[in-house]
Amino acid sequence: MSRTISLAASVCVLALLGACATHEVDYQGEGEGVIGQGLPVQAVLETPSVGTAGQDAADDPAIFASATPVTVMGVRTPGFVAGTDKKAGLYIYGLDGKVLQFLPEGLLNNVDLVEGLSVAGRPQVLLGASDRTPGREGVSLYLFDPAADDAANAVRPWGRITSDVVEPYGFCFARRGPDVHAVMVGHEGEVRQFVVTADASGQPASREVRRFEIGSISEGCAADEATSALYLGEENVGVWRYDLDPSAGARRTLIQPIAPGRLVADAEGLTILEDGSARYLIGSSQGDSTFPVWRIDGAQPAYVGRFVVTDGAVDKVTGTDGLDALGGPVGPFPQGLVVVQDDINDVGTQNFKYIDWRDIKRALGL
Ligand SMILES: [Ca+2]
Ligand SMILES: [Ca+2]
Ligand SMILES: [Ca+2]
Repeated sequence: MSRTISLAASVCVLALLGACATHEVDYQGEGEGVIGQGLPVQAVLETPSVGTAGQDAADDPAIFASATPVTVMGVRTPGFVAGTDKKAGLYIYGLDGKVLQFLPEGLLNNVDLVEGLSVAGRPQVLLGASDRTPGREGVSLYLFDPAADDAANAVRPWGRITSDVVEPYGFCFARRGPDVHAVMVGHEGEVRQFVVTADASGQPASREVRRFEIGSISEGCAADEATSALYLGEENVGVWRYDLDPSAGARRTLIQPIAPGRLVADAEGLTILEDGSARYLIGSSQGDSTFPVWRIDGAQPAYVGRFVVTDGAVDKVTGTDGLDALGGPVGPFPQGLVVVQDDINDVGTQNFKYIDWRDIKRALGL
């Protein structure tokens, strides 16, 4: 398993990690999956390969954590990771990476979740996934009851949001005060923003509150309620910031154009991590397998560095599509967890890698 590491990186390996925070690594793996410049971290564990073999299948994760353990299919767990196999459906993984549940729901592409929606008087975790299954194009919705502890408790289908978009692609939830917003991004950059509610009988209801066009193929989506920002990735253009307020229409700012050493096409997944008073936007620079990070709690997003996921206890990460991050205690991850899709798993088909947020903070000197 030969690889080349630059002199700077070799010095870094010999020194204490903390002293290396300003030295980027020019890391190259063998064959496919060359990684560009970034500060090195390693994943601590990985999920099994997704069930669809030989295809681009694993796509996008979403993380849930609970202060008190929840029950999924009879297993008590401090949280879970939902991950799509875009050719087959939705996996629910434990925070140890093991499969807890699989929902054979078809062509689900991006997944996200939001807490606190009350359905029939019970607070639920709401999951949503962009659905490209012919005949049900839109957003498929799922519920999880965090307070139920019977052995059959699990993520369960709830209904769907239908739309006129031919190929639903990106997806994220957003909170705006008491309201839950769902933002769907079509393959050609068509954005549809909905407010999702539960009606008196406990069934889902949605109404479209905004629509606009990004301009070309787009996918990544992440919302920051505190700054009323909606970040959207246009794959060959860069990362846009829109206002989360539907009345803002299509007004936008390009916070990061495609640029060598920063963001290399395709610009893929976007996610936000809250760490105390700081909030970070993390992107996937798929073209050079790096992860740029911006601090976004100020007036303008401020770029703070890039990391790469190199070989360690599990294999390196390349070509990431979707990713998700959650700050604060996430089971065995005391300050937060970042989960990324890996395009080339060393053994088997594509999967998801788990990274301890503390390792990223240390690498970036945050
Ligand atoms: Ca996601
Ligand atoms: Ca890999
Ligand atoms: Ca592996």
